[in-house]
Amino acid sequence: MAVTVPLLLAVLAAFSVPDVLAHGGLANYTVGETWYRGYDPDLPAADQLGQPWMIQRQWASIDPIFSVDDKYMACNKPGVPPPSYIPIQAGENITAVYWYWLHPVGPMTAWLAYCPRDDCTEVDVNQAEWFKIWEAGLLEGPNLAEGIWYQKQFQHWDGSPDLWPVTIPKSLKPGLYMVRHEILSIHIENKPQFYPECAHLNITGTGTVLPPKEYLKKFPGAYDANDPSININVYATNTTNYTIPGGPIWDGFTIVDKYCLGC
Ligand SMILES: [Cu+2]
Repeated sequence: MAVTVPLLLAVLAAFSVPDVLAHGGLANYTVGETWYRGYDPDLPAADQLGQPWMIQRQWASIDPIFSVDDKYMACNKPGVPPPSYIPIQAGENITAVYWYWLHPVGPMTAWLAYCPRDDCTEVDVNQAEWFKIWEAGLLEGPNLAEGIWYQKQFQHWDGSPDLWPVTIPKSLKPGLYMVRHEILSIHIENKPQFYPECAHLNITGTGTVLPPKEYLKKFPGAYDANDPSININVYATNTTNYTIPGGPIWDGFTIVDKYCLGC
C-alpha cells in the first residue's frame, strides 16, 4: 500500500508505543513522499502475506539473529517474499523507517542484490550476491561503549519515526533488486545481535553498471564469527577504532574488476 504522508500520519496516530520495548525491526519504507507499509510481526500473517501491497520479506519476530552462519542472516526469518516492488529511480533515496529503535551501539549497513530473470520472488536469498551501498558506525567518541553511533543518533523518542535514508547509486543498471538493511547491535559483550530486513525494489534510471565481483557477498558468508568487530566486548576497550564488517561500500563508480582487466 502506497499512501501519502498526511494519510500515513493519521494512520500512525492510532498506534501507541509498542508493548514490548525490546528488539525491533524495519517497519516502513519511504521514497519521496510515498510511504510503503512493511510486514508487521504483531499482526496476523494471513492478513499480510501475498497481499498485493506487500513489498517486504516476512520477518515473523522482533528477535535478533545471533549467529553469522544462520541462514536467516540474509533476509530474516522466515523471509517469505512479497508480490510487489517499491518503484525507485537510481539516484533517489530509499528511507527505512523504524519506531522506537532502542539499541545504541553498533554499525548499520544497507545492501542490494540484483534479481536475475526479472523476478525477486524466486531468488534464493542465501545465493544472492549482495553488495554494500551504505554504512555508518561510530560518529563521535569518547569510545565505542559511550560514543554516539548512527544507530543511536537516528533514534527519536517523541513518537516520530526513526529515519534511515540511503541513496541508490545513480549509475546502477535498472532492474529488480532486493534491498537489505541490517542493524548490528553489540551492546552485549561478545553476543552480537543482527537485525536484517529485506524489501523488493524496481529500480529505473539511466545507469548501466553492476559492481565488480570483489564487492559481491553472500549471507551467510559475508561475516566471520571471529571478526573482532562482531565478537567484541565494547566495554573492554577505550578506543574509537571500529571497522564495519562486510568489506567496502561500492561507490557506484568502481566498475572495472581490478583482478580481471580485459576479461
Ligand atoms: Cu533488542
